[in-house]
Amino acid sequence: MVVNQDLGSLRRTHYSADLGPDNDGVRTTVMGWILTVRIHGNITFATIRDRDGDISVVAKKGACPDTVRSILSSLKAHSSVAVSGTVKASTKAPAGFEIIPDELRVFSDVEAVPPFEPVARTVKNIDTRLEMRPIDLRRSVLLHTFRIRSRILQAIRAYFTTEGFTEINTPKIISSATEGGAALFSIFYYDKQAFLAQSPQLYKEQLTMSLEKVFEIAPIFRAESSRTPRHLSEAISIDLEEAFVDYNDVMNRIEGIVGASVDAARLYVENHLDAEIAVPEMPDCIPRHTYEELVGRLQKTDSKMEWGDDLYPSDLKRLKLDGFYFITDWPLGPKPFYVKETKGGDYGRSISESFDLMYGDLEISSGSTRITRRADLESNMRRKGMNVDSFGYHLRAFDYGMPPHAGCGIGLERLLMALTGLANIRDATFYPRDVDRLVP
Ligand code: AMO
Repeated sequence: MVVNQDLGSLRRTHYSADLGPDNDGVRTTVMGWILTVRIHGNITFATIRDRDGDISVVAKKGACPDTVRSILSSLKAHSSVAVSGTVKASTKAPAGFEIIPDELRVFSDVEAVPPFEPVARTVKNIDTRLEMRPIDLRRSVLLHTFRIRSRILQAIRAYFTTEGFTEINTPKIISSATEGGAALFSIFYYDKQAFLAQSPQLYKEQLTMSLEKVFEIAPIFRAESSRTPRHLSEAISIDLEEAFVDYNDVMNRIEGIVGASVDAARLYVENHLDAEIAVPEMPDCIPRHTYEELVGRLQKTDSKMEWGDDLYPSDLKRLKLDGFYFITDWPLGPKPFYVKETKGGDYGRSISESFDLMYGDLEISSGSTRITRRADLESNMRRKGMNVDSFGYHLRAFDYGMPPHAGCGIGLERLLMALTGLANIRDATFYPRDVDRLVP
């Protein structure tokens, strides 16, 4: 077999999505990876997959050079190739056209038998796939999933830009915990101990003092000890923070962000029916349930349920809540030190101006109105056993006109799970990091 790794001056003229039966007779050069090769007597049928989809190549004796047909016949799945030839409309080909090749270039041949086929819709063992992640991502279900992810990100950035937000980047190497000490990764920073940021919380709050409306799309690091299909050690968080608003305004923003994401995902799927992904519909407005209301409903059937208990996925399943909804006004106790207490809470119970956005029993986002008084922050920190001095760099900002402000963090991978029906969060990220996985 002739393997010519040089691209030289050869360039692709079309992606698979650019071609169709209407291009009958057009000369083309396509590039991609061999998906399948089948030989029927004097005819070799090959399928090439590129970024957008599949292209049929039909090499028939007499209709194309013999060397092209014999090399094509010998290729294994995954080889990377370029094929030049003529488009022929064909009702037999899945995309309504095929290419009659006259030139074939094999950039790289396949040395080993892959552990799964690129055409497989499901491969049982996720670890087998993750070990070969770059190859796994050639499977069309994941190709579509990650292209939807990219569209969602574009739509969210467009939303923020239109609404007057400024994109920020905050340090990921930090000196102290923001979301509670347990889930921190500790690292060496020259001669000091430092940590990987659990969230941009304190920095995004500080930046509302000048820019007012900020957002960041960046990694957050959580030393999660549990192995679940919804937790990663490194996830992407879409964080927003806004001055002169409260948590109700942030929930309205989330409706805009989720709405834009749903629209982007639905548009993609409408244009790629082969994706076989069902995107949920966006309700006119996302229902809001208080924590109090849901606990009350649970208490009717569960005598052990007490005010203050967390709401676990099993509880939410019992309540038969599905689609997107908010749970608002959570008990203050377990909330991080920066979350504002609701004035005049009922029954003498401390509640907070906070919410979680849920999709079924999956938490997608949490947010709150923040505390603006330094003294309140300090007393909360002491109550939680935190070292107030180590937050001096943050607290000092509160002496200089901290505005009322509120914000939230939305887990990108969890949002993608909700919008594409993924069962495992590891498939919502390119190279997942979890308790057991540090490579690839
Ligand atoms: P929280 O800790 O609830 O809030 O995180 C916000 C959202 O981030 C996502 N998320 C995760 N996704 C995957 N794996 C994880 N281990 C993981 N941890 C969190 C979830 C979650 O809802 N600073 C606050 C946000 C704010 O108030 O602005 C915070 O970090 O989707």
